[in-house]
Amino acid sequence: MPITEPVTMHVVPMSHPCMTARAGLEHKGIEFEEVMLLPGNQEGVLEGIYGDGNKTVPGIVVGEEPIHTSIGILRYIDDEVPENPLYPEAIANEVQEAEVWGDRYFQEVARRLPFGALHFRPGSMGTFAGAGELDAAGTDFAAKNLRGTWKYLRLKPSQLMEDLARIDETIDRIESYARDGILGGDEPTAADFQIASSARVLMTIGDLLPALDGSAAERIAMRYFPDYDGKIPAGAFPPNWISG
Ligand SMILES: N[C@@H](CCC(=O)N[C@@H](CS)C(=O)NCC(=O)O)C(=O)O
Repeated sequence: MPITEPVTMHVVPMSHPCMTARAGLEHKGIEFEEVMLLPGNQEGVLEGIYGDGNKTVPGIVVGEEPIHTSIGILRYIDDEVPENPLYPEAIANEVQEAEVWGDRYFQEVARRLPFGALHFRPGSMGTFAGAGELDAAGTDFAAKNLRGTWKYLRLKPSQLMEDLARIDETIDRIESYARDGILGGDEPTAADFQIASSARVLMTIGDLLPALDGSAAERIAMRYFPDYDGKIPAGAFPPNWISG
């Protein structure tokens, strides 16, 4: 059954959960309008629409009905438009489990590590806006902005070291989802969209490319999200952070 009411999605630039929700809506053939918000300047607006405590994007409004979070959106559209199922019946539980892992763990890793790497290479921040490496004044601005982001996300070197130490295990987990047919098949599942967007963001970090090379994570990232700006050259993280 098609959705007949107008659909509006709230997003911020470069956001991987927004990429997930967008891919789901497009896969289901649902037309929607995007409202681009500024990162970090959205609390009042989003809580006003999605309810107390709901300060993140993505969210969609269908007619008058607000639906919040990438998982909430994928599950809602799958209920409303059952064609091209994102949770095929035979593997629905497994897809949901992988999707939740993707949301709770992998999405956070993909939020922390790029800002972690940019701390060491602030000039590369320009590449995320398609502008190339920044000049000296731009790098000063980026460094200041990154200090604010580290504070906002409560980033700590020890957490980044742990994320990096677990990166092989993390990529292996995605490999096993692919082996079990939960993602990486002919038709995308919710787990594909949830995990591929985070993998694509991690591909901007040169230090992680060897670990991702030839993996199912890399394949689904490039398949569903071929275009994503950002390039932090290898050598950003201290070598001992990467070797664990
Ligand atoms: N797990 C949630 C989280 C989404 C999330 O944290 N989005 C970020 C952008 S990538 C955001 O809105 N951050 C703004 C904030 O935390 O104030 C989802 O997938 O919808």
